[in-house]
Amino acid sequence: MKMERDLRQAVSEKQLFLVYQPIVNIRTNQIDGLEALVRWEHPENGLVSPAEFIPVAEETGLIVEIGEEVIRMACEALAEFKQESILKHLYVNVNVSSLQVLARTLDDHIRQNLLQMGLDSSSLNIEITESILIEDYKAAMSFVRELKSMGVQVYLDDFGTGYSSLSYLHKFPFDAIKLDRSFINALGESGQNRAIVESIGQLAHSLGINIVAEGLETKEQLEVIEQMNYDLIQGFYFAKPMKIQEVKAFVSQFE
Ligand code: G
Ligand code: G
Ligand code: MN
Ligand code: NA
Repeated sequence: MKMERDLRQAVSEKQLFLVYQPIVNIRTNQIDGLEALVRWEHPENGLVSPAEFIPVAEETGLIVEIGEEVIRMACEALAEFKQESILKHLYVNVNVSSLQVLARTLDDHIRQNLLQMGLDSSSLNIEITESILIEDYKAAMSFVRELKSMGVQVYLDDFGTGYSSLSYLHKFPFDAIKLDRSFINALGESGQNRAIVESIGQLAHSLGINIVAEGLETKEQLEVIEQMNYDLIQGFYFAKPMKIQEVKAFVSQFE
């Protein structure tokens, strides 16, 4: 399969890179961190979305190497941010898919990279989705516990889209929940949608978990969320994902 061969080459020839989207603290209006999102610059086809190549990477097992490369690049960025006073407080969130958790080697890789690059483990957050909690509860639990024991925070991503069971929320020691952007998208449609978004925020807080609103695109959405005691917000309203030099300039100028 051509995609598989190309993807193998992508890893060995460093065609993968990360873009970073700011995560804004709603109370201080400052950028607390960045979500890292992988991109593939294919030599002939140009930019390929992870929505296209992550599934292929999973089918072929290449996801393990790609995931390791993503962690390495994120840690490299963190080491770079540490050099500048305006950036040194930033954390970076990295997405991890279920097959990466099932491979059971990622936690070791994360530990090694943090150690090698002299990083504080609290500067790296890992985002996992609900699907892994359902596919393999035990593997998910041991992964999350391992990360937590090294001081890495764990976020539950795309909340509300999967077969979410609320029982997972108190069983797993999540640090934050990211409410899926479809809920933010639907905010203007009805009072019921607002009630759901607000209740999920309250639920998170009652469990001692932070709540992030994702996919915020308009001033109207921001004004609604601002009344709801959310902690963090992310979306095109503030910024799209950017390459590292661009995001460094963006954070330096943000107020
Ligand atoms: O950035 P974009 O919206 O194109 O991302 C599409 C999907 O790919 C999202 O679900 C996102 O979580 C996922 N994704 C982006 N970067 C990574 C990554 O480094 N690893 C994994 N496993 N998924 C990623
Ligand atoms: O699944 P996950 O939440 O990791 O996916 C993040 C994806 O969401 C990224 O691909 C990013 O480009 C996209 N994204 C971030 N902010 C917005 C937004 O405001 N609107 C839309 N439509 N997509 C967004
Ligand atoms: Mn994510
Ligand atoms: Na998400």
